[in-house]
Amino acid sequence: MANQQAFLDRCLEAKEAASRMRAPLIIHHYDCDGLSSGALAASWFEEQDRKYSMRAVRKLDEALIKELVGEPEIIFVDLGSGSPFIEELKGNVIVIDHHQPQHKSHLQANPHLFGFDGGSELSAAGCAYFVFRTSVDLGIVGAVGDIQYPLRSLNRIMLEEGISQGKVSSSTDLRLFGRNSRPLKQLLLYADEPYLPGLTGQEDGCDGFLSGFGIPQKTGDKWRTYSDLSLEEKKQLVSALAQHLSSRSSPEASSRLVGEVYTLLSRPQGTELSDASEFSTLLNACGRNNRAELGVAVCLSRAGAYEESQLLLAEHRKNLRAGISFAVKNTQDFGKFLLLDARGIISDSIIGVVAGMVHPGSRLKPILALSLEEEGKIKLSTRGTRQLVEAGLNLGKILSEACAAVGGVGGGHNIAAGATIPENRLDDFLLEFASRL
Ligand SMILES: [Mn+2]
Repeated sequence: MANQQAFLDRCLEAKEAASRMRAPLIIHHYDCDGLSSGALAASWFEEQDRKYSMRAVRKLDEALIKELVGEPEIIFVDLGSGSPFIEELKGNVIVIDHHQPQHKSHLQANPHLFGFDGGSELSAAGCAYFVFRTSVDLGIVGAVGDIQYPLRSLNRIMLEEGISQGKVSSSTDLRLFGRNSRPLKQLLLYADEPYLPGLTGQEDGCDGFLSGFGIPQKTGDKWRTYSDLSLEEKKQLVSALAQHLSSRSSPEASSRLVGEVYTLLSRPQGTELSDASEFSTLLNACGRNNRAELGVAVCLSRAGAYEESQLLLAEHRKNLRAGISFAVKNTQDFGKFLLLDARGIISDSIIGVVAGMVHPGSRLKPILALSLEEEGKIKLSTRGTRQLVEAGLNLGKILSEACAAVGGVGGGHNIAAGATIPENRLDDFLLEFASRL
C-alpha cells in the first residue's frame, strides 16, 4: 500500500522545484515541527548560498492567502495540505507537509499521498529532510515535537540515516526533561512529560520520595543530575518512579517514563540542544511565545540565540506545569470523550500541548480541550491514543466534518487535530463531535 519510492521521488521533484526558485518565501507553522522544518529548508538555501525569506504563521486561513496572492514563489512547510484556499495562489508554490490533504493543487510532498500516516510515520520536519537531505537532526527534533514517538516507518529510516551520518545517536533511558542539566529534585519537581502525580510541582512529595531510598543528592557541594548517577542508582531511581506511577494509577505515564532518547551529536553537548526532546520543548517555548524567529535562529546556530531562548523556556515550562495541574483536576468524562474546558485559564497557544500531556485515568477515550482564541472564537484541540487510531479513530476527519456543520474550520491528523469554532456554536459542535466518535 505505502509506496516509499514514489514518496521519495516526489521529494526529489520538490527539491528540484525549490532549486529553480530565485528567492522564495518560506511560510512555516509556529510550533516545534513547523520551526524545525522551516529552519531545515532555510539551512538548505544557506548551504547553497541562495536567497530566501521566512515567515512563521499560526494558521493558513483565507485572510493570509489574500495577502500572499502576489507572491511569485512560496514554499509552505508544515501547513498547506489542509488549506483548500491555497488553490487560489497562482505563483510558484511547493507544499512540504504531513497534514491530511484536503485538496490536490500545487506540488505537494506529503507522506499521506503515498499511503503513509503523516500523524505517526513522518512529521513535516522529516518530510523536509527527505526533500532537502540536510540537517537530519532537525528532522528528529520535529518528529519528537509532534509526539511521533517511538520513531517508526519513514521516521525510523530518517533516524538510521542520521545515525550513519554520525549526527544522531539513540539509546534507552529515562525520558524526563533535564537528565543532563537538572539536580535530581528539580528533575522530578518540574517533570511534565510525563506528568508525575504527587511529585510534579510538589516539593514535599519530591523530598519524601528521594529520601525514601539512599541516593545522595549531592557530591561535595555539587547537586547531582540523573546523568551523574551510577548505573545501579539509575536503575533504582527508575524502578522507584515506575512503582510510584503505577500505584497512582498512571500506567500510561509509567510506560512513557523510559524509552528511546535521541542525542544530537553536532549540537553543543550538555545543553538542551543535544537532546531531541529538550530541543523540541525549547522550540515550542519560542514559537508559542511569539518568538518563532528566535526558534529558527537557535536551529540555525546563530550567535546568542540559544542564550536568549533560555528565559522563554523557563516561562513556557512554568505555564505548562500550571496548565497541566489545572487539567488534571478539571477534566470531565463526557461519555464518549473527555472534556477539558480551559477557556480563560490555559492559553490557546499551549492548549494542544497540555491536552497531549494529560492522560487522566484510562485512555480509552480521546480528550477534547477548549481554550479561548479571540473574541467570540473557541480553539479546540483533540488528542487520541495510538490504540484508538489502530481501532479506526480519525480525529482530523471527525473534526473537519463536525466543524463544517457549525461554521468552524478544523482538521489535522488521525491522532491529534485542532479547530476554531464560533463560541455560540459550542453545544452544537459537541453533539456533532460525539455523534462521530
Ligand atoms: Mn507538524
